[in-house]
Amino acid sequence: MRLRDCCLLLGVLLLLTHTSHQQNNPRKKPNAKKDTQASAALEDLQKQIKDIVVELNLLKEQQALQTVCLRGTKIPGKCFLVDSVKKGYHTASEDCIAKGGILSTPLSSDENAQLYDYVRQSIGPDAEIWLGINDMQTEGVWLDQAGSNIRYKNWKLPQPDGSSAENCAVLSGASGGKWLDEKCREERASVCEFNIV
Ligand SMILES: [Ca+2]
Repeated sequence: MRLRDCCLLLGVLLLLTHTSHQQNNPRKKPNAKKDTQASAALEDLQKQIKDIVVELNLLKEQQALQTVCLRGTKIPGKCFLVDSVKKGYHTASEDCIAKGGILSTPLSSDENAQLYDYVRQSIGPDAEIWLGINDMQTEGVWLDQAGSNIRYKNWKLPQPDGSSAENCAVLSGASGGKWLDEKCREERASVCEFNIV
């Protein structure tokens, strides 16, 4: 259902509910059976309105995602949107979450290559961006933003080599899209990723 159609239907249903409500309060008291029927109809309408509001919110979300994808770039299953302002890892991560996404986390060499291409085109060939990957909790155990062990890795060996001083991962343009570990308080650009259906 299109957003406009959805709003129109919502308006009609609100009108119907209002009319139905008026019919429920006539001067002459209706009999109990009619009253029950009207009440059931009203409940049904209220349920429909509730469903439409849920659908409307989903559509709004989809529209916001489309905007993100149009401004950024789309790959299968996700969209990337660059933020070229350099900031610390935590701020960059919080900013992505505030937009409804997370710091970009490539799950395959294909995704990594597409992210690297996007970074090169949007910021520059030598840019570094934070990835949604860190080993803050346990040294050497690299986790994604959901706290799961990462399965795909693309370290520029012998990195990660910063031990407990460097717990945040960046994708390095100068290293051809390979990853380095860096101090989380360093300031880097970032790319947020948004899951799409
Ligand atoms: Ca570390």
